[in-house]
Amino acid sequence: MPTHKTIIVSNRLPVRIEKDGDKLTYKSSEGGLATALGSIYKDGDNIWVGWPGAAFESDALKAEVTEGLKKESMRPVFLTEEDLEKYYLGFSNQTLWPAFHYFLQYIDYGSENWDSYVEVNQKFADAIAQYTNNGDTLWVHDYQLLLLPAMLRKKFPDISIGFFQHIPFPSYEVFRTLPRRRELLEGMLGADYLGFHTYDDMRHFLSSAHRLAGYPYSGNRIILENRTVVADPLPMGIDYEKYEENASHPEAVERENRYRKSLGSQRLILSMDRLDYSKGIPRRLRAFDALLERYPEYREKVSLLLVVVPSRDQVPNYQSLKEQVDELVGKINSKYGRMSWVPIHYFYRSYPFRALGAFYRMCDVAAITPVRDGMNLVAKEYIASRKNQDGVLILSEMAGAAKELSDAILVNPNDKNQLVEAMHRALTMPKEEQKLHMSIMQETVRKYNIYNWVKLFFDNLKAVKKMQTTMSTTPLTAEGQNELISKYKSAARRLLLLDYDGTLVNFKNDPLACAPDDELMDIIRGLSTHNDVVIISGRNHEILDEWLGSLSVHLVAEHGVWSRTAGEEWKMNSAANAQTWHNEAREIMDFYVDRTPGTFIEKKSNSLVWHYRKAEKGLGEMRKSELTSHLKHMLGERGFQVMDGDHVVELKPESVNKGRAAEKWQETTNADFTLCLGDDTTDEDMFSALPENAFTVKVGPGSSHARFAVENVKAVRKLLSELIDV
Ligand code: GDG
Repeated sequence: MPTHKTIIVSNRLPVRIEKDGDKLTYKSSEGGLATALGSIYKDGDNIWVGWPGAAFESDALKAEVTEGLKKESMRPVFLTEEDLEKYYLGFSNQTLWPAFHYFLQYIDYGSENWDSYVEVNQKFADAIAQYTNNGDTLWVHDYQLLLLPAMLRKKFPDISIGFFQHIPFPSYEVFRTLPRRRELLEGMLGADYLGFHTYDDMRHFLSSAHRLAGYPYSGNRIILENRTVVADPLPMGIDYEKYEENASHPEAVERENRYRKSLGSQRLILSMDRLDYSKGIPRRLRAFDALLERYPEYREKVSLLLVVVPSRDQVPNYQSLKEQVDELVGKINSKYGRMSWVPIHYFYRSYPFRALGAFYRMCDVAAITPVRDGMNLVAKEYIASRKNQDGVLILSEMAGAAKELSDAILVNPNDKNQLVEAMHRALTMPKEEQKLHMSIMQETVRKYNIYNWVKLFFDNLKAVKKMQTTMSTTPLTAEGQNELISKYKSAARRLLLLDYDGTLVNFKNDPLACAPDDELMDIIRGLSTHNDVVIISGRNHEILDEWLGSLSVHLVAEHGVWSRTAGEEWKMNSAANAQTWHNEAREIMDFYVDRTPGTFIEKKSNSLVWHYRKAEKGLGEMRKSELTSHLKHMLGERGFQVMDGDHVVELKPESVNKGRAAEKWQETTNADFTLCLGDDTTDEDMFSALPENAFTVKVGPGSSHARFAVENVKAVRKLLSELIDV
């Protein structure tokens, strides 16, 4: 039997393949993710699947690379030059990247790269399928692979799939501008668990899934037809100790000494990012210029250490950004520079890991002011590297990291004046105050480290899978139906609990147009001769009486407020004495009706219902949450139940619901065979309340507490007709 494995998937494998003469060498990446997942993908049969970092053309070379990577627990997905141009530089980095970072002016809305994006995601899916067995766990990373979860779901319907988005998820208003928005969402929703850096990213995703793909959600659960998916904020951390140690490593110290010799003794502000317009480098430079202008005392005393790591330099926007940065640096250096002092030490290259330790040690201030950033790990690395607890972090509010690091000097990167004053404040902050803030931030970064993040991700994915199984139903197959019929035959007393709308009859626009047809009347009549049949509905008792009163069946109306034993009078449930609470509740609901166009209140004899189907999408949901918590707060302790139905919020005394009613009929009849059919959330109360051996059947798609599911009203009628024949 194969053991279950974990497969990590990302666009790029965490490896650098270099040519050493004729031989290829494989150097592991030191990136945070690779380090944290090292203990996972290198364990047992686990693997990491991704692009190996260069376009290997010949089959011989591909075979060699595949063999070499195998020893590193990696499996390659080979991409052609064309794939890289269209899928990677094209759709990923000229459509998704600017859109997700709110750079609308840079979004390429053209369709020419879309096919390639689909094809490459499919290449990944096909490659992964070769290594995957049912029972494995897949973890897909980032925006280059948004379609992959659904492609994998198609191949492996029951497998555990997690997804993590490393960049922001934009507001619905921005996301909806993308022509392929629906496909992208459906792709992501192939996963069971989706992680984002911040609560806002998660919220934006939920709102897009709801508004653009029509999926309802409750809390952070998205209800798909046959699965429930969870979206969650899970901010990524760093390997704290690794950075802490790196900063005091002898090589980092030696590098600091060496750099200092050429830089001189001025104080340093660190600026370190990949070359990217989202990182706000030109704004930062302009602010530094203004700092030297406004506070001349910093001239010759303070320099900016500007490290820009080359990135995506084939994309035109990145090329012009590079020119802009070059120009600004030249301008500032020529404006203030002296023989003995260079205002900006500018390096356009990447450095070895030990050099980062030296940079983090050397700089009194780190100015991390992206215009938009998913998280920003440099901010956390700087904190972990400050062993003496001095140093000041200036951090953009627009970086995900700002949500955790409120002890930094937080700035709006678009406010130049604020940036200048932040730099001034950082340079003049007393050591004691630096320590105070730094120690608090260190505690946070140490605690929520990357190992913790990885563990939580897998734990959460597992919990979602478990939740899905408790909410999953199996279709009522021929085999299940045979079992049902044989139990039905041998039972001494049989109870049939049947919901009405959506179960025995289809929904119609006019609720009064759902009167029972002849076929249904025959079925109910046929069943009621040998069984206790209870029609249990949310409708008022007058209409049930009119439609079904002539039959020899028990009736339950308004979810249990009214009931009628066959052949007797209607009775009101004694727990449901209405009038005393109506006025109070009505006042609260009126308040929400006044503020939410399209909503109204329906008064039933023992419940009040607020309808919001016609309210603006999103606004209705928001008011629903407000109203629900308002009602719970005001009336919850007095034994009322606030029920969240399909575009309705219903308030009623707690002791009244279909579950209680079903329980009561189960007790009264003491039946040894129970069949319960229902289609919506109020029927879930019945499914949960009945004994385990009851045949609970959900009608239509969606997760449920019922044991079985049938497709629709037609299937219900067929099943019931067969029972009559028995
Ligand atoms: C994406 C999201 C999110 C930098 N220069 C050198 C070097 N680095 C390392 C840093 C840091 C990493 O690169 C950069 O990470 P960031 O988080 O700052 O930014 P992105 O590359 O844009 O990453 C971002 C991240 O994913 C994780 O989810 O935080 O928001 O955009 O670790 O130390 N490393 C070496 N030499 C350098 O010159 N060796």
